[in-house]
Amino acid sequence: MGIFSVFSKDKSFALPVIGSVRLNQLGLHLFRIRLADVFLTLRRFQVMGPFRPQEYKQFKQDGILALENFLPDDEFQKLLNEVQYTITTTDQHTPIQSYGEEGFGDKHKHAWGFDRYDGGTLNRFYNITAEQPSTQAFIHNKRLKKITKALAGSYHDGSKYFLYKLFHGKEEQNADIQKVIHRDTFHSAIKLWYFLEDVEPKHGPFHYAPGTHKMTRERLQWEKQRSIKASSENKGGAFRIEKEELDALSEEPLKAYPVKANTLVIADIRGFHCRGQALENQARLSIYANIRPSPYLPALPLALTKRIAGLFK
Ligand SMILES: O=C(O)CCC(=O)C(=O)O
Ligand SMILES: [Fe+2]
Repeated sequence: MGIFSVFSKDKSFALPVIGSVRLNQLGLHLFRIRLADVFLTLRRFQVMGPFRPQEYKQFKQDGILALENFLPDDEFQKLLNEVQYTITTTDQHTPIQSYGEEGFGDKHKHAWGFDRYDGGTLNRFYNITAEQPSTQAFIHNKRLKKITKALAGSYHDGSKYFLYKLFHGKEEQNADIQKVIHRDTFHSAIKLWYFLEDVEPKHGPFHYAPGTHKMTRERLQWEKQRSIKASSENKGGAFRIEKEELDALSEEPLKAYPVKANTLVIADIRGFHCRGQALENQARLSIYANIRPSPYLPALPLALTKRIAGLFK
């Protein structure tokens, strides 16, 4: 029912209630944003009490962190060897196909994970299994867990993580929608990429406009206008933005994050971001997670989250 979706992570303005022009003129979208922020504060307090990891202050200010030399060299090298072995054997078994899909593609499931296309760009996600001890050690790394728990305000386990190879296609023939500046969600949520190989400009680094996760008065005004427009056009809720419009809204410009191998990038994807333009056939290799807790629930213990998820299977 439409009214329940107001208190869910649903974001499409093609849906009833959430997509009502009248209600959004009256401020429904802004109400959802503000209420989600109240819940985030509550959840962070629930999982961390009054304590925050040292990285928190900068994240709160910028909405993004790039933590270099995340693992000691020897651990990093071991992990890299293990990941390369996993993906090489998988790719030999299921070679990367060069078909692309328009826009945001469907999941193509395999025993080892799944492929998904953004236009001509392939996102290949490989499951992390018990046969990958160094990767397991990474996703259970104490510092990583502490940071993600505090930033997302949620309890989560390793099931959110994948090995992730991104493979750029032919942009002119089939454009990648993630290369257009956008924000994913109206509520805070995090995505992280622990890069295992250097990311240079030709690899299409992650781009982010620092500070744009914050709901300033101008941003809220923009959100309101866009919610009304999207409702009248029955559009989706991952808003795109023109560069000029972003420059007017943001104190800091959109910035590229080319990084060295062994760097952990974590971003609040309510802030404006995109994937950089890249050369064809270039790849990025990372361990990735998309941690998007339900915006209007307290932090639920893992056992309960799993039980609820089981009910909907
Ligand atoms: O791959 C990237 O650099 C960012 C893509 C993106 O927009 C996203 O994952 O939300
Ligand atoms: Fe995105």
